[in-house]
Order: sequence, then C-alpha cells, then structure tokens
Amino acid sequence: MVPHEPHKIKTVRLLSFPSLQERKKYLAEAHFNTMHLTPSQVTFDMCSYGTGAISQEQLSGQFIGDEAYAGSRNFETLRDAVSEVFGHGYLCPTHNILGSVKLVVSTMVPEGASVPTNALGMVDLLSPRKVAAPYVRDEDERVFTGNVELGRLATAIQDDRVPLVLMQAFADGQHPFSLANLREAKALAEKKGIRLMVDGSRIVENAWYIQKHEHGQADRSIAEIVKQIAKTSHVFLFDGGQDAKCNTGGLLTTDNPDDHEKLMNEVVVFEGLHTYGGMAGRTMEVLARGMTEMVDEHEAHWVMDQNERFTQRLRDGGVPLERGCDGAYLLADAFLPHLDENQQDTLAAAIYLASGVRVVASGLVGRDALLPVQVPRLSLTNHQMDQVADAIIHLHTQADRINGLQVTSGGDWRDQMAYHWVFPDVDPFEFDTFPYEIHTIERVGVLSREAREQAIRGAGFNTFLLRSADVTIDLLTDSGTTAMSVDQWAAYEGVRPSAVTSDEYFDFVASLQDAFGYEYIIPTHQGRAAEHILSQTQIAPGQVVPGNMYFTTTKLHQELAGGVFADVIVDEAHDPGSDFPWKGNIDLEKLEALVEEHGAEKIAYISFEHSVNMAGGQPVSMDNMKAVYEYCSALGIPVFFDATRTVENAYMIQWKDPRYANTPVRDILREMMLYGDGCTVSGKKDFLINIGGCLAYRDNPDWAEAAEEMLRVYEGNVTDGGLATADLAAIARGVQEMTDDRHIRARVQQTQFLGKLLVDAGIPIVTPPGTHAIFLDAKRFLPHIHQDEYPAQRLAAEIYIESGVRTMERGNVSKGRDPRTGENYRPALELVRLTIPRRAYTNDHMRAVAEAVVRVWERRQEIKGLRFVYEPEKLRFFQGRFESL
Ligand code: P70
Repeated sequence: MVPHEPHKIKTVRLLSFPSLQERKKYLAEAHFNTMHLTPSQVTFDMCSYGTGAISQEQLSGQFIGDEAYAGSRNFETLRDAVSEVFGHGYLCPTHNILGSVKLVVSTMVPEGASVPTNALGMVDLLSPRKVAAPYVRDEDERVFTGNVELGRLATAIQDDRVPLVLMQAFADGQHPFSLANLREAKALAEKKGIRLMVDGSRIVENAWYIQKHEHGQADRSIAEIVKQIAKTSHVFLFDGGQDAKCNTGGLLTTDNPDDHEKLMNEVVVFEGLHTYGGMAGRTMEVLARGMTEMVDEHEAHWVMDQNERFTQRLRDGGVPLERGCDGAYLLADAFLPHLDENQQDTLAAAIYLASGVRVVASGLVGRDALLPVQVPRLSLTNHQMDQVADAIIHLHTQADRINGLQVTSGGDWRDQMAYHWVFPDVDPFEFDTFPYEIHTIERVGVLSREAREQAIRGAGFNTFLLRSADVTIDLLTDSGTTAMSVDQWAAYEGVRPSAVTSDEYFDFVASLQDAFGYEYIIPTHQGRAAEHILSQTQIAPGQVVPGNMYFTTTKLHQELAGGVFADVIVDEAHDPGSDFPWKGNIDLEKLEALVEEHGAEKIAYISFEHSVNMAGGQPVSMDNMKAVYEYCSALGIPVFFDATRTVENAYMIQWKDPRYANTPVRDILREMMLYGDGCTVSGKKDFLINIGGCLAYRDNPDWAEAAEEMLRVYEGNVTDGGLATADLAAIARGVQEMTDDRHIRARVQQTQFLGKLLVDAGIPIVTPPGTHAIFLDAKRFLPHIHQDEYPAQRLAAEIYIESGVRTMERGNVSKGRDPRTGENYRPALELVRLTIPRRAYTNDHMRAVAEAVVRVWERRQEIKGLRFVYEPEKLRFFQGRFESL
C-alpha cells in the first residue's frame, strides 16, 4: 500500500450536510430515485463518472484553446497524448463513449451484424442499434473474469456477419481480462480477417490488475501495460470521464489508415468537425493531460489502493458485496433479504436517508441486483471513505427495519423509475471529517533518499534553502499555504478589478465586521504591514508593550517604534512538558507588577496574541481575556489582539471549556473580540487565503484615521491596502468559510491527530498539542548534542532526509547571538516546528509524517550536531549554512 497521496490538495470544493429533515424532503422530491438528487443535496456522491479531482495542469489547460477548433492546437495536444499513451497513430475525437460506439456502428457494423463481446453493458448499447451481441465472457474463469471463452468466440465468429470482436477492459466494472487472452482473441479475429476492438475506458484499472496477477507482468509499469493493451487492438475506444479524470469527451484510435478515413468522414455528421469531434477545445486539453497522468505509477496505485481499502472495510463490516474496479458493488438482494423487489433502489434511498451518501444503480432495470458504490478518483480522503463505509455498515446492522419502495411509475431504464415510500425508522449516521472534497491536486516531489541527502547538503542543512519541488510534504509554515475553495476562486475570477474603490472592498469590510464585530476594518497586504502601522501610531518612544510571548515581526515593529517589549505570558508556556490547557494566557500578576513599576501611562497597549505561535499554538482562555480587559480598561490601557489564529483559539475554547461546548465558533469569536480594542491580522492563516491581512478597531474613529493616514504612504489605497481587488474578494469569502464549525474542528483536530500519533510513539513534543503546529522538543530528542551544535537544526534536516518532510527550526539558530557577548542566546525552547497548512494535506500524510519522525527517533543516537559555515548577522536562520560535525 502507498502510505499517502502522491499529491497535495490544491483547491477544495465544500460539501453540503443536509439534515435528516432536509434529506426526507429531497428524497420525496426525487420520487425516491437517488438518480434525481443533485450534488448540493448530497454529502458524499459515490459516483465516479466525471466527478474526480483533476490536476493543476489539467485545470490550467481549461484556458488554453482555439475556440474555432478547425486545426486547433488542442487537437494536436490530444493527438500527441494518444500517440504517447496508447501508441496509435490515428485519432478520431468524439463527445464521449456513446459517440464512439455510434461511429463504429455506422462505419464498421452493418445492420443485422453480430458483435461478440465480454460486456453486458455493450449488449445493452448494441441491441437498440439492431446489432446482435453474443455474450462470450468466460464465466468459469476465476482470476481474469473478463476473459472471453475462446471456444465460444471461435464459434461466434464463424458467422460471416461478424465484423469485429469487442472486448471491454474491466467489463461492466467487475471483469478484467488478461493480456494473454486479449492476444489470443486478436489471433482468432485476425485469422478470420476481422477486427479486435477494445473499449479501454477503464484501461488503467485493468492494467493494474494485470500487473498484480498476470504471470510475467509484475515488473512492467502501468504505462507499458496500458500501451500494450491499446496496441493489441485494431480499434481502440476511450471515454474521457473515467480514467483520464476529464468531465466528458471520448476518442477512437487506430493504426489503420482506411478505418481512420471512414471514421473521419462520419464524425462530421454526428459529432463535430474532425479536429474536435464534439468536444470543446478545453476538454481536449484536460483529456490530453489526464491521459498522460493516469498512467503515472504512483497515481494509478493510489487510486486502486483507495478502492481496495474501501471495499475491504465494507467486507470486514459484514456488508454483502462484490469487488468492482472502481469501488464496492453491494449485493442489494443479500443486504435486504426480506424484500422481494426494488432492492437496489430501496437500498440507495435508505443509504441516502440515513447518511446523505448518494449511490445509484444505473442502466437497465432488472439486469442484476448490484448497487455500485463507486469511489470518485482522487477526490476523497481515506478518512472520509472510512466514514462512508461505516455509514453503510451501520445501516446494514438495521437492514431489517428498511421497508421496500413501491413503484408509482416506471420504464426500461432506471432513471424512469418513480416510487412511494413510508420512511423507515433508521438511526442516522453523523459525519465527523473534512467538510470538503478535493477539487484539484498538485503532485509532490518524490526523491530517493540519496537525492534528498544531496539536496539537504546542498542547502547547507537549512530547510529554508531547499527547493519546494524537492519536498514531499511541506510543513514549513501554515502561512499562505492554504488550499482555497472553488467559491473563493469563483469570487477571485469574477471581480471587476478597480484601481480605487471596488465592490469587493465593501464585501471585505462587511465580512470582517461580521466576523469580529469591529467597526473599522483596514486592509493590509499581510500581517507585518498591520503591525508596522499599529506600532507606529500607538507607541510613543520609551513606552512598554507587555505581551504574551513575542512573535518575531511583532516585536521588531514595536522596537522600531521605540517601544520595549515585556513578556507577561504564564510560566507554563515556557515548560514544554506542562499540560496546562491555556498556555497562551497572560499572567495577571506579572502584568500588574509591570504596570506598578512603570505607571499606566507608560504602557502603550497590551499585545495579546491568540493561539500563541512561539509557545506552540497555545490558546488563551475566555476568562483570561475578560480579566485582562477589565483590568486594562479601568486604567485606560488599550488591548490589541494579534488575531492571526483567532478562529483556532475560539475552537479551543469550544473544545476545552465546557461552558462553550454548544456555542458556535462564530459566537465565541465575537465574544472574544469584545475583550479588546482592536487587532492586527496576518490573513494568510485563518482567513484561508494566500496573501492579505488587516488592522481593525472596535469603535475608535481617531485611531482608524491615523492608521489610514499611514496606509496611503506605506501600503496602498485605503480601499485595498495594496491588495489586488481579486484578493480582497477571496478574503471576503475565506472569512465566511473560516468560522464554519465543521471546518475549524477538522482543521484543529488534524493537528491533534498528528500530536497524538507522536505522543503515543513516545516522541518528546510540546504538550498539549496546539492548534496549527506540533513542536518537537529537540533537547529531549537529541540530548547528546550540545545546544551550540544546533540540535533542532539538525533534527529538521534529518526529518527531511528520512522522508522528504520539510519542517522549521525554532531554537538557538532562530534566536541568534547576544551582540554584547557574541554568545548564542541558547533559549529554553529548542524546537522543531511541524506546521500544518489548512486543507492541503490528509490524515494519511500526517501518518506518514509521524512514521518518519519515529524512524529518526529510532536512530537518534547516531545523529551528530552542526557547525556554521556561513552565518549572516541578522535573522541568520533564513540564509545560514552548516556542515555536519
Ligand atoms: C509563520 C508566519 C507570521 C505571523 C504570525 C503571527 C502570530 C504575525 C505574523 C506576521 C510567517 C513567519 C514570519 C516570520 C518568521 C517566521 C515565519 N507567521 N503574527 O510561519 O504575518 O507573515 O503575514 O507578515 O505567526 O508562523 P505576515
């Protein structure tokens, strides 16, 4: 099994979670036929045709095109991909597989002809075209169940009305053929002077099966086997909506110029011009890229492993099923043995009713009793699929409560069926997983261990100096690394850009006023820009700025304004082993002592960070915010939050403070913000965007005016802060998504998941795990390395070598040298930060990260320290280079 996805998530599509009441309503409106539900009414849509995730390259292909299509470059791209992947020299494009079948029949199959096949689905398609289709699948074969029975085939083709033999790869989703059988069928056909045609719409699945089970094929790549299958056929059919991850489109390929000519003369009649065949130019681009990607060894194995894993979980849960190439095919009659009819549609309706999962039985009514639960390619995580399986298993335990659908009207095809139902009383299943599906992916770097060793040496043992293309899982930062949603992208693409005021500015302001309850919202290009303005407008030289642990850029701007930072965080924050749940709190006694020492007028403001980054993403309690604010407002000292990870803090309050267990995160956030006078935000974190930030004040117009004065000089317009209009739009939408309870819970719980895996393995980390990152305690991990030999720096490098996972040192190297003594500061915390980007990685990635850290842990004794070979004077952690001792 592949340990994790060979890609990260690039963009996501948010899922719907209809309530039980809504599901009943939608089902009734659909006449209890799940084919008529729409995706917005469905949580997980277990249909694989055209529903998969695509790659970022496929997405970019959507914008490359000649809309004229005559001799279009899109067609050339597609033809090149066909020759690379299938090896055929001639291509005839079609709108999808039905278009391909239509063309074949009208050019090569005269009326009254007979086409032997191994697929019942093809029989269904050929019969209405008045073509007989003898079913010659070898029903006794146990491994390659899609093989044709050669004796029967030989007999069938004795008939002179047989123009070709049609073999479908993974016939009907269940029956793979072997290469040997395919070749024998071809030999028989050639002896008779007729063609072998292959429908390769599921060629990758069939190739994977051959690699796994056919003698002598284990060492060949998926790409080689795919080409072999296609080249063995005289005419090859392919549907774009399946393996190639396209949403429509089709092809016919051949090496025979005469056949090609026939097809090309006919395609213009039924499909479109010979250089697009009924596809948009963009479809050809997406299809071409998808074809070359589908034979990628890692991707093919990941897709098939997901199917296998899902099917196995259902089987282990006692659900009656057969294995399919794209999921589990439930045996509806065995699932609902007490019913005599309509078992498939009843089961589909019951699964939706109980969980919001949509499954459909399509095709002709009454052909079999199977209900395929298909896995959309690349779009769901294993954790999500485990829950889908559990929903079905849970329903199976109460199957006897499910009463049958009653037909109210029908027809030959399943989409024509309509029913009546008295809702059964089933216990529903609640999902607790990522509330989005993967929309696009970005392939990640996979280097060999030797190549990684070379890469980190080339980077001077500094993970900042690695190329991201050489990184497999990037946990350097959660800043600007979010996967945006398609809704954010829609907003981004839909703007009318403005050099001055825009509609999106008003959306931006309104969304943040709503989230924070603050009146004055000032856009900035990112967090440090807001810190600059706040510090310059609120600090008089010589004033003190108490805060709950420093953050690098925050403290720097306070000092540049002439302020003096004073740390007033609780002592527990400096103790990586303490389990105190509110390590971000301000110690009121420390604060009071400071105020007494300097006098309230000498305090510029309180710099109060939520989910304190440098302490390990540690939250502040609601009581602490309230107490600090009451104390300060009585003395006229303003309180300004660093609200960069404020939603994460709000979730921690919901999770850890029982009084807030039933309060929506949205409301908790609004209450938190009441205990402050304003905030700075690096939007690149909680706001779910890649660039942006803001400065906000609750109700003080003079502060806002002073800030806007500076904004014009340092950032941009008051109405954009130097951000593009499109980015304002993406932020406005991200701010709405960020307070969704399911989102923020999934986000923080993913960090907790990684933390638990490490704690359970005995790895020393900062506890309790925080919201956005896990911090390894390098002092306890590598106690034999002196702090001046930079244990955390070395540990980060070793984790990269072990696994391609990139992390960040937060210890002696980051803290720097004391300019007076020239000695390293040697801070109490010598840490490696594993920072989790939002919506970009799955729990399988997290598991792989934990396993890598454990492998380094097991060989920790051999690990040596580092020495500087190049040490910059300022912020040395960014550019510094080291060698091994
Ligand atoms: C990180 C990033 C940025 C940040 C932050 C808090 C609590 C303000 C900012 C600045 C990036 C980073 C920045 C400097 C050194 C290391 C890493 N944190 N407040 O990875 O915001 O970057 O938007 O200007 O965490 O933790 P911005």
